Amino acid sequence: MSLIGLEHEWVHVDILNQETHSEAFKAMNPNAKIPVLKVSDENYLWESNAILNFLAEGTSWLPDSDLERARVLQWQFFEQYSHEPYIAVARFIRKYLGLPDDRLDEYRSKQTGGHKALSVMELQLTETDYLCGNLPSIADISLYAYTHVAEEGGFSLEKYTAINAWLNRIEKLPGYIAQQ
Ligand SMILES: N[C@@H](CCC(=O)N[C@@H](CS)C(=O)NCC(=O)O)C(=O)O
Repeated sequence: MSLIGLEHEWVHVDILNQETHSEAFKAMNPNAKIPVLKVSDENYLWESNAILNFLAEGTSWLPDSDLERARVLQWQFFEQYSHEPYIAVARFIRKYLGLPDDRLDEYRSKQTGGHKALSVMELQLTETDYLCGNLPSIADISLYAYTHVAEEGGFSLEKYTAINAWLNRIEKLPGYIAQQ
């Protein structure tokens, strides 16, 4: 939202404290997960990529042509199925749960899939500055999210030269704000 200059209020929800499971929260998202966008008193939108598509409509972050829009979705579906389930989950187990013994096998099982996802991104980013070409799109936002903190999930980014250059490029965009 800051990248497109959209005023908003950020409301922190503590998932470790089960705040997503309150009745008030579930009235906004019955799936009991963040993020949720309050569009109006009657309208709440959940699922990060749906929120991004809604917010980016009419901006340069979501291209006009059918093929380019489908290309954005291609990367967003990839994020949900091939990236997040490995990198975000490994990070959660390590950073937030402190790598408990009973989740160690699960944590380790995430490494191969996470590196496969990073390799797919690396391949694209050696060809183009951003995932959908030479302009940034919401596909980059979707994948920046957990890629820039992948090391917290035990995924070294050292060998991914093109990913590192892409992360730097995104962090230099006007309106970018670092994680708080
Ligand atoms: N597919 C969803 C995933 C949302 C998600 O998994 N959110 C996590 C935090 S990143 C959450 O709210 N977890 C709390 C819980 O499941 O209790 C999206 O992209 O928005």
